[in-house]
Amino acid sequence: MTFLLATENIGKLREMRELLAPLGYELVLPADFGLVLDVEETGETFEENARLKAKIYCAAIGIPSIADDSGLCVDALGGEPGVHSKRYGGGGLSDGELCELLLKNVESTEQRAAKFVSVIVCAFPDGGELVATGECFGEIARERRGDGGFGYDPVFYLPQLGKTMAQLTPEEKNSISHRGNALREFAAKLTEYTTMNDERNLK
Ligand code: ITT
Repeated sequence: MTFLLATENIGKLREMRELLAPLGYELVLPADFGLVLDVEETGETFEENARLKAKIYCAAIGIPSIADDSGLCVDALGGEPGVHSKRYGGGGLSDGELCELLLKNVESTEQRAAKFVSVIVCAFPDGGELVATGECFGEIARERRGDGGFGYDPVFYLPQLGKTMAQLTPEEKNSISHRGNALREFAAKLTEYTTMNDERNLK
């Protein structure tokens, strides 16, 4: 079976590939079809937005399409930026600027708890779907540290490791991250789904 990785975010793409490639399915990208879709993320939840992206790509290309919607939820900011993580500050900010804006917005509080959330939706051409969710808990650091990963990784501090997410190797990040957790749940559901389909086709 071939799956489309329905994302325009290079960082996400790398992580999705690393975790899904070992499953042995063929993975293709929107660019392989010359497709650039600017999906308007109008949903109020990660799941709604992931479903929106997966369905639009699936309809455009006609093969099962896997989308991730994700973000950083900060307790002191009432869960923001959440589904607005990419567009925090009005949109158009670089990853470095997004990190600085976040640090500024929590500089006066000692409440540093935060979590990353990822929801993966795979939309199938027959209208079926699989949904998986992953979280990763940590704290907002006092300053940016590390240059791995992407997005808010330099300001997401993991007290149990004494490092920010951006100071981890790609393998270390995948082993504990929200996206890693969601993709592991997704992989288990996909195996079950494809086994059930194979059995149905044999009958
Ligand atoms: P696609 O919709 O094309 O997949 P996007 O970057 O627009 O790419 P989202 O709308 O899901 O994706 O925005 C998620 C944002 O949340 C992302 O741009 C980062 O700023 C942040 N984010 C998500 N996962 C992250 C991670 O693993 N590390 C750091 N920041 C992350």
